[in-house]
Amino acid sequence: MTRTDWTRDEIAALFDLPFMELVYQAATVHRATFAPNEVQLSTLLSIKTGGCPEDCGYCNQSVSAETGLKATKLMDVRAVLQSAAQAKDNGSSRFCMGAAWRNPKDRDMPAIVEMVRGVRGMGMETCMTLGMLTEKQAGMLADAGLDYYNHNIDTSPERYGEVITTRTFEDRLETLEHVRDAGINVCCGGIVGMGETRADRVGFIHALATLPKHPDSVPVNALVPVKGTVLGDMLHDTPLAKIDEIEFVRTVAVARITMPESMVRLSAGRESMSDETQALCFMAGANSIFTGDKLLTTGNAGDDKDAALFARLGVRAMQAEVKAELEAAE
Ligand code: SAM
Ligand code: DTB
Ligand code: SF4
Repeated sequence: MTRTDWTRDEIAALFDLPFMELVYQAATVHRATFAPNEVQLSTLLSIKTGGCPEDCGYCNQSVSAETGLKATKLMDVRAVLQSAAQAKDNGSSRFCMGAAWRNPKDRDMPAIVEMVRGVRGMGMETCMTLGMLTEKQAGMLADAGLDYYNHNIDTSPERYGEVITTRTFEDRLETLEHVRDAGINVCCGGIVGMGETRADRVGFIHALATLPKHPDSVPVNALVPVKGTVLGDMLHDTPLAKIDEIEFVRTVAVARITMPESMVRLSAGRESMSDETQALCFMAGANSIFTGDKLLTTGNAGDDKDAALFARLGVRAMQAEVKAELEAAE
């Protein structure tokens, strides 16, 4: 049974370890559950871009951001399935569909359900991130066969209100409960490099590692600073606020140690990360990435660069069945 009773002091003590000791401990925990040279590949698609009524300070899809991003309507199901087929051809095992919504409207649900059924029918794992869900909507997604729902807590509970004012940390927890209760795997993580303190990073990992059940997957994003967003502008104006890459690796390592059976995803921000930093993240227990040259709206490393990185490191793409076998063995 994994621990969900971590204290903030214990987590702070992990962050304080000498770097080599921390990475060694994380790598040891990683190897106890996972093949150390396998990384799972997920591909993102923005199925509804921009015009979001929420005011998340990091996001270029918010109506409050002045980024000139063009808002679109929900994509049609056929185009989504075409894009999933391409991702599958490129070796991805999970297709993650994201919408810039505060929450889905009931009238959107039939198309969403069709997308889940269609992508599943192609033999890929499905993930959606659509904002807040009611109990009923979570049930509809579960019935459609949705494998994962991504809903991030993003930062520490005490910092949350400085980053987002249009919803609360508790709202986030409530949707996570609906998703869990519906039997959908939870994907929940956040962003580092938003000018937060070490104590906020401790609080962020603590909140994840003390959920009633650890998220099945934990995306750790490095802020992609987009001009015209509150936090992107802050980073352009005060570059010193940019997170130290060693501190980023520490955050990955502490996530791995405290949530030993979760997939830890090295998520946004890889485009501007060196091969060496990414290698340290894999050493520290990250075992999943987003593939392709685009995340939702911003750039990603791209398949050629990733293939070269994997070859350099001797890393293989994890097959969907491998993860399924690991789950069955638990
Ligand atoms: N609207 C939905 C929501 O917020 O739950 C789903 C889409 S939203 C873009 C998904 C996640 O992407 C956010 O919770 C945040 O962690 C991450 N994200 C958004 N913009 C980012 C950025 N500029 N840099 C890093 N991560 C970002
Ligand atoms: C997550 O934690 N990271 C992904 C996914 N969940 C949906 C999104 C990152 C988005 C980065 C900004 C963009 O490309 O729009
Ligand atoms: Fe909207 Fe999600 Fe962006 Fe927040 S992170 S503004 S909820 S799309």
